[in-house]
Amino acid sequence: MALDEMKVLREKLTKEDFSKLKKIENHKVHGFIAKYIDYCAPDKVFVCSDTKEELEFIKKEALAAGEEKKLKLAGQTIPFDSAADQGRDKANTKILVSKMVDFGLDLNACDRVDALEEIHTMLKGMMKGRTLYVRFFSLGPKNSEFTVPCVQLTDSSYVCHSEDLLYRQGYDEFVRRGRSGDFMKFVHAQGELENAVCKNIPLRRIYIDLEDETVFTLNSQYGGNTIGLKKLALRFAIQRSDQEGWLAEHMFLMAVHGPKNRSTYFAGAFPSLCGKTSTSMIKGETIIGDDIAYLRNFEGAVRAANVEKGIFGIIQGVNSVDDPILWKVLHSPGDIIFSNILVTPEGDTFWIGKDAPAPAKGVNFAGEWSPGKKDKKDKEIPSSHPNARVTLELNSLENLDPELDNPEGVPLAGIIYGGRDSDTWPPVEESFDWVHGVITKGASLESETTAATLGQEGVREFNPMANIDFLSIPIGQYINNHLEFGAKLSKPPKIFSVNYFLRGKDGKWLNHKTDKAVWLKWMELRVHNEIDAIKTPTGLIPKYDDLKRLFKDVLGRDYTKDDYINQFSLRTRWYIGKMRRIEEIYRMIKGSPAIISEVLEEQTERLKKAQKELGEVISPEKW
Ligand code: SPV
Ligand code: MN
Repeated sequence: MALDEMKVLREKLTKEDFSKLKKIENHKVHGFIAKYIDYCAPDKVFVCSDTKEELEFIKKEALAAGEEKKLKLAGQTIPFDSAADQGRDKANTKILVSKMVDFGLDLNACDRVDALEEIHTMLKGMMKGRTLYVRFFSLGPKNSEFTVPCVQLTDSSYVCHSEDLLYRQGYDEFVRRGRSGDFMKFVHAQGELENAVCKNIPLRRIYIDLEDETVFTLNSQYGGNTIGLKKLALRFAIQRSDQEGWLAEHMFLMAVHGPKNRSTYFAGAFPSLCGKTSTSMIKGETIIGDDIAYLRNFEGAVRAANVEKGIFGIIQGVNSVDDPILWKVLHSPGDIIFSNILVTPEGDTFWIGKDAPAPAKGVNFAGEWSPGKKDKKDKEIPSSHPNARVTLELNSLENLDPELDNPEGVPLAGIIYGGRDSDTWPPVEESFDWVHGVITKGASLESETTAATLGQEGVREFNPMANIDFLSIPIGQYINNHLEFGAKLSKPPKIFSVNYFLRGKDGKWLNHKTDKAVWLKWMELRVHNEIDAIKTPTGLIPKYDDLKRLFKDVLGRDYTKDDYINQFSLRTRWYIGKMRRIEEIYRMIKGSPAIISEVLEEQTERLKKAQKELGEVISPEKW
């Protein structure tokens, strides 16, 4: 029997909340909410229309329910996730499809009908004893071409609180849109809890229904699995962008400031834990976003917008010297969520890489902690989890760019691809053109794995555009969309690669953490054709004299010729090895555009020729 939606809503909602929903004229909204109230059977439902009082109420609920605890500084809180729930669960994140699609590589798809049945069986009565929060948000600036309206249903006040910091509240946008339009939908149920963390981790499910743009997250709390609007919505955005001719990317967005303080906008795609957030927040420049950007063609030029308005950033390694702006915010009162860090008995915060004395004891994701404590496998437990995060609003940062909410986004001048690569890519390199950049940089991105997802660390993985975890369309088609997007531009952005993780023969890092400030300035000048470059078989690299000057100007450091030669020598043997790996991957991917192999092959040939003529490791002074 069809569900009497209005009856469910009238019965379960207070009069006031019912009238909030009635103001939204889109019946699909009512139907979706009623359906999951009926399934999940929460004790209470709270419809949020984004008033200040409501948002404060949700924060209070997070404390009252024990989902978050207060820290010493006013406004700062900490939630913990289960020790087994500290990263994105790739194995249990599945894309639901009706017909088996050949994605080119295994993207963990499964049969939609079976999966929906499984999820709906699990959801039955799953919110008994809880409050279901009904939330409206907008991905991207509101009332703009970038806007994507979303509804989040969750029984977690922590998820609501996080999304309030990370996304633009969207109740008014839904009211404004009236009857029209599709929206993305997210259903999250924590399931049974024990000591305030999820108990049934083996039943963790993150199911992404592409056909109905609905995500179901069950039995998890970690933000990357539960904050629907983040990486889960990215799958739908990729699907929409594929149909509509734009790009949805795992990219930061920032302005690099050139001569006379001009703002030149860059987007950068890096896999998790590879320096994406720290690049976007670098001192001297201004940030728009650190994680997800939508790119659109506005009359032949690319304009980009941050989907979010906050950051859910890795906290490991954040220190007073390299991250002065963030440091100050983290040590001031304010609405900040620290997840899975170490809390001292006084309510102070500590994490791996914090340049402060390590506390003698505290509480972390694994319980009571003191230095040297071991886990069941006799492995030492770090003070904080390597994937511990901090959630805050961008507007608490003094280096926020003024264009964050521009409904038309910002003009994009450059795109940067970076990964964790110990042996091949130079610290910075420009591609010859859009096609060469898309193929040999973005589509060839590899990275050594990190703690941001569950699983082994330090293994080299193929990660095109740093977006592989979030793809919802065949890989070949996704790359082709980039090529087609560029072909329609009158002046495509320049495409660069960076690598902060190159090591020397002795295994030591060849770069300092702060060097990226110089690469950014170099790229900015390249975009404006104000600096020369050296042509190599793989792209364009900086000249020593330019870097020497920039290192002095930007960092006040002397940059030696030796450093330059070590960092920018072409490692032909390793580079050819990389080309072979990537060529092989694309040979296996059904539906890869033929141009990928052609461009890769040409580059391999150039490398082989150089190797033959100039040797295995070629100094930049040889070109
Ligand atoms: C990442 O891992 O790339 C993140 C955090 O930005 S998560 O929400 O887990 O995706
Ligand atoms: Mn990310």
